[in-house]
Amino acid sequence: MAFTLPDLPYSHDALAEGGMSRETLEFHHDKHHKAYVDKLNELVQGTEWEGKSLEDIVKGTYQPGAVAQNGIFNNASQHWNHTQFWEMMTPKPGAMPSELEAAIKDSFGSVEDFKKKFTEAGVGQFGSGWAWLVKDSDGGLKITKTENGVNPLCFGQTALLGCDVWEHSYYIDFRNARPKYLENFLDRLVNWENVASRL
Ligand code: MN3
Repeated sequence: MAFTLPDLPYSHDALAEGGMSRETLEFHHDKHHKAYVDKLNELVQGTEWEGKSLEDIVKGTYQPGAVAQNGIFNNASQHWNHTQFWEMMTPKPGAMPSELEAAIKDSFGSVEDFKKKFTEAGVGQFGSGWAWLVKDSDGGLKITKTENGVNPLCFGQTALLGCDVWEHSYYIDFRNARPKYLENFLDRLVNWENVASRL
């Protein structure tokens, strides 16, 4: 069965108050994410990956250490990444659930220190990529950054939170100010209930 573009879990206007405009979501979801889905469907046709799950394709086509990943991986991983990303945001960010807050304090000292390190990871990713909060295979929480479409699935980690730091994610609303975009994401857009549910 072909992959399909999931609907946003909120309206295109819903995150505007939190700093992510309708225009950004129209480009980012309706055009960029859709292009990954369409390209993935085109590329897997007639290959061993046709009919496989998205997770299996991401893990099976990742090439550790490669300078550039292959097209099937790039489009599959970006489809997976964006599907998670939309769910990790909400128009009504609530308080951080206590279980998540405790795990974050345990690993990073304080919520503020966690936010600072997550922002540094996103700012420090040279070129396109993602910043992540992951649960590692040993159960500990870590902050990582990945290039292009590479994601925690490639390393056997669980993605708790991811932030897209490709320019298409922030240029309309924040121009070149990637640090501001990341701080705004953490302070006004993250769905902490969703993050906690991934623990
Ligand atoms: Mn993107």
